Amino acid sequence: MSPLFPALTARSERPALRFGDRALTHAELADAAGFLAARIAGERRIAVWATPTLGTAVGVVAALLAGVPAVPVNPRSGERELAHIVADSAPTLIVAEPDAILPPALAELARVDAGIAGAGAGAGAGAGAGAGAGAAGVGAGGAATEHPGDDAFPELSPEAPALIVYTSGTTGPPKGAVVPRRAIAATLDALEDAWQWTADDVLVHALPLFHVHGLILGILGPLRRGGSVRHLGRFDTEGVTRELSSGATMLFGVPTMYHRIAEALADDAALAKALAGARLLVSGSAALPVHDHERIAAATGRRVIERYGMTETLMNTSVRADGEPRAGTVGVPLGGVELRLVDESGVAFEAYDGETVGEIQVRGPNLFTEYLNRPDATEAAFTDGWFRTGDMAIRDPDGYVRIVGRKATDLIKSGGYKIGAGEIENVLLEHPGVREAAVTGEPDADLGERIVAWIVPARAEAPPSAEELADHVAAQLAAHKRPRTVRYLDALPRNDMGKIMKRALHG
Ligand code: MCA
Ligand code: AMP
Repeated sequence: MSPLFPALTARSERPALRFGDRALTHAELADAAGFLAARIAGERRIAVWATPTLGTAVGVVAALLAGVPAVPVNPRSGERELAHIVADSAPTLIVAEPDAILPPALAELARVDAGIAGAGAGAGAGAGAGAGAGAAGVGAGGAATEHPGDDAFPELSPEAPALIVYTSGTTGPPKGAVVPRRAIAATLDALEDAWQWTADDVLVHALPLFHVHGLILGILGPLRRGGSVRHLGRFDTEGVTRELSSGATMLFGVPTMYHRIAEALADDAALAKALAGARLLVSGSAALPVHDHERIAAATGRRVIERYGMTETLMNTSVRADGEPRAGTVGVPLGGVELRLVDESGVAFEAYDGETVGEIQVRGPNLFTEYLNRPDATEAAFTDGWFRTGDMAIRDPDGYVRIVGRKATDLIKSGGYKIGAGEIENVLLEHPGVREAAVTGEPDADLGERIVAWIVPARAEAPPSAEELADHVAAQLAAHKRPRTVRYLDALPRNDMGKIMKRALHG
């Protein structure tokens, strides 16, 4: 397969990555990642402690150069989630920033530093790109030696696993989606076409680097194009204003970020001006409410476009840069992606009538290979080679796809994160103060959906506090999976079979 990152091979002196005051050109990244790649070559599988920092990007690129599958790990993972990911993916070492404090679950693993000693402020800063801080010595213990480039490693099969990305299901622990090199190349090249994405684009975002959106689209996307990305570390509208006012051309975000932008626009003229000057504003990971679309359009004259993807499929559809932006839709299938709607009995239908609802199924080079160690789940996810997304949609007469819901009520999308109700219920039930627990998602203007825990306390006179339960879930699973609201009941509503009737639970 041709190299994933031609600009690294070509040793381009243009800016590639910038995180705060640390930056690398493509040539410097080729050196830094090449050096780290030589250190990890031959490993079976590695974990990357995915802080929103330069080292994470270098670590992942190094793994891709060396052909070693990488598992990006949420550095805010709680104990149980981390233990599951480590046991399931069995990495042989972990790449982390030198100053990262790793939890006990990772103490057994060999650790390789992703510190970029030479990363200077010069490279990504626009002007003077070529005058970066010179060869980047990776803090993997080695002095600067010959830095192998992209071409120093064996030719890799397009089907070789590149990344294993953990994603929640309705019940049970997260599953590791095995994403091959072919899928990364296919999705990024389809987006090149849909978005007219070039080496001149400068992307700004603040997405986490342990999911597809922030890592594959947000870091690997600009690198494949030979362009650059400036990561904000954490989201705020000041960072968006600053970067879009100083050369950045594109913004990627989840709806929660665009909602916060829409809120801020009312009295932030600088933000409005910065957004007005952007080439492309892209939202994804969940639906952006039409109200936020309209507020942003009214204040900036620019329309946010949506694309629709999934960890298992990477990107499926998008509103095209040269197409008509239409709020409430996710556009049309990307190049190479086959998309169909099927009715309840599994039969595909062709109605482009803007009203017949069906499940979205997709097929194409953008798809994952399998769930790691889960042949049962992999088999259940496909029907005749088509992947069942679980998303319900209609198609406008001209083919635009509108997502109207999802099949599983036990999957919650909060802040753009997919969260399984069952996983949270299991952890809540282990709290000594909890007798019964049910988890639902409720509409939330900021997060899209908010996690609500319905609790029957073990002792009605002394129920555990909402904060205690949130801390418990954050410590075991992840901070974004914590309940934002806790409601106390004497008993959960159950049907004759004893099954909890979640539809009867609403505030
Ligand atoms: C709060 N925190 C806690 C607790 N409460 N930590 C431990 N215990 C607690 N009880 C911490 C948090 O870790 C965080 O730390 C801070 O407090 C605030 O957390 P939170 O309130 O959860 O943040 P938020 O304001 O709600 O975050 C909104 C967000 C975030 C920034 C929009 O939801 C986000 O980054 N979403 C992106 C999700 C995403 O990328 N999804 C892509 C997957 P600190 O402040 O230090 O951070 S979907 C995908 O990839 C597919 C392919 C697709 O289509 O894109
Ligand atoms: P994840 O499993 O975390 O990769 O999330 C994938 C899911 O996010 C999809 O199955 C959709 O339900 C949802 N999603 C992603 N992009 C959009 C979008 N633009 N509009 C609505 N839902 C979306």
